[in-house]
Amino acid sequence: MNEKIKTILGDITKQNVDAIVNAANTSLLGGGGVDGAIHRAAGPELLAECRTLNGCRTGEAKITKGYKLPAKYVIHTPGPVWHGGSKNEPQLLASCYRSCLTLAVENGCKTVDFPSISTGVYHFPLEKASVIAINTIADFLKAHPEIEQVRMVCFDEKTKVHYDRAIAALEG
Ligand code: AR6
Repeated sequence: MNEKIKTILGDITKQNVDAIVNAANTSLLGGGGVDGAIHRAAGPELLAECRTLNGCRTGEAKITKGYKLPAKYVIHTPGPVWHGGSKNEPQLLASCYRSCLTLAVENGCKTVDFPSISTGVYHFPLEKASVIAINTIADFLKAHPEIEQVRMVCFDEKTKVHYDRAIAALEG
């Protein structure tokens, strides 16, 4: 099961997979970080579709087409802002990963790439976020063998080290 979960170092906007995930905000109308990069690469039609969605709650997800991206779909999820850990942040982060994968299955996606949700501007500690992400993905895949591959697309080496460690802990 766990051979389906991988990490790569790279830019998620360049990945040719069924769906990429966007670490969005609740407006779904764009922002900085990976959200800005996805909107720039997809083109203005993505924002036009996002405007029809009426936003999204933290921990939930909504799907759009990928437009100019190589990926067929974008799954947008607002991660939790880190407030110290007592505001349900771990449960909300796990819910992001589950919600995205549920939408992926519903839309026939077999390959899904995630960015490191909430660990940028939202300041979720990477060590905690990586363990939550990998454990949640692994649990989901046990119940959904139709998903063939899930990758964490890490934008820097430090992020990749943490997700690799969380995957190794699963297997050990
Ligand atoms: N490909 C892959 N990962 C990337 C890319 C990229 N092209 N660009 C950045 N990252 P962040 P958050 C990494 O801040 O913490 C936005 O303004 C980045 O290095 O993008 O969930 C939204 O609109 C980090 O590891 O997302 C929200 O307001 C990870 O993506 C807010 O930021 C997430 O960093 C969401 O904050």
